[in-house]
Amino acid sequence: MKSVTIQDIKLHVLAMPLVELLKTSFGAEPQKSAIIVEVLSSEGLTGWGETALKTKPSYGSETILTALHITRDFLIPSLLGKTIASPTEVPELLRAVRGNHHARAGLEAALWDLMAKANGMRLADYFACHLPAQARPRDDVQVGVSIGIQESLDAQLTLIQKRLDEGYQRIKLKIAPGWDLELASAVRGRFPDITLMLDANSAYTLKDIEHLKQLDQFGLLMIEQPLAYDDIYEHSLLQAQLRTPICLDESIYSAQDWRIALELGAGKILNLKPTRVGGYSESLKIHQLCVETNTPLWIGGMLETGVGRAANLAFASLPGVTLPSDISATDRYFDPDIAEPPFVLGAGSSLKVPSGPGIGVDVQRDRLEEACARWREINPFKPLF
Ligand code: OSB
Ligand code: MG
Repeated sequence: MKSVTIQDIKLHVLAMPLVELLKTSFGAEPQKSAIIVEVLSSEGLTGWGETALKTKPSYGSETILTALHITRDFLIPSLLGKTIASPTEVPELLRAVRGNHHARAGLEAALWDLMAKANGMRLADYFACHLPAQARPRDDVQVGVSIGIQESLDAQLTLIQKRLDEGYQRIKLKIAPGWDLELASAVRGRFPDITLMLDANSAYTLKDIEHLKQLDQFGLLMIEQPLAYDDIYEHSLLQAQLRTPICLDESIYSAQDWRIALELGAGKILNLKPTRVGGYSESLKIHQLCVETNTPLWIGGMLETGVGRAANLAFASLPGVTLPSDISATDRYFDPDIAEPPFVLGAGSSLKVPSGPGIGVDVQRDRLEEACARWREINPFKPLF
């Protein structure tokens, strides 16, 4: 395997209009935001990664601006001039910085793309080289679609029908107190046989156990993150009372967290967002843990641009990812995206893993610059003091 020397790292902060907003129990942001990381090697190669974040600390504690500060002032200086033989060396190089997982993940992702390219490989194959048992990635990845809270049940049912017509075979709906049982009942009434799951984004507490137990009647694939964003223990008390499998999202930040959650019985399924756990190195450890414990795993999303989507799709092609992932087709999110070609939904609710080297999509510089100008327009510079 070839090594690379990190010569320069550039950050592009963007804002993009979304084709469809995603309203969750914590609200909706009107624009998609992200930091696109561009790493240049001394060998003349370029790698791209995405720091997928919101402008508000609503999903997790980081924001675009905290990630910019941490990346520019602490992470980049630890990497410049370093020669690495694998991106799995990055967490150790960044060890002096605690937390800030999304920020590290964006940087590490750019190095995964760069090093896959340096070795002339698709990112999916390069990931597979880091698995103990030379596992083969799949060429197509099963995906579903995540639909936000709508104005009315009618609007929700219409939107589900639209997604089913497009070919999505797994529907995830966002719920919140007051938008749950009636919703599930209406959806099941209209679509008795679809593969359906709900995502609460931490909207409930243990006081709601009796209420949540009523969801068991709807034959859900899973319920995602019903309780607090920083809780593991109380989820184990809820899971003991619930037939519906709990899937953890917000509260799992590492392989260690997931090991604890499994030991406690806090959940049966994991939504792995590589960005939330600090990158693909930690994601590979979690993938391994899921394979060893026979735990269902899927890859979640943060409304990524083509850059983050392509890398997540490559990861989702690994054999330990056993359930449909939240990686929908490009037209669900952007028109146009900053990368080409777009991802198009194929037969059996699947997306094709790109065949080119690295992430296998090309960043369109003009669109990237336009999206960065939009960020500056919406978020004028405000001195901190
Ligand atoms: O909870 O899974 C979530 C998007 C942003 C933040 C949190 C979540 C989501 C999604 C969208 O559900 C998944 C996607 O990228 O399509
Ligand atoms: Mg979620």
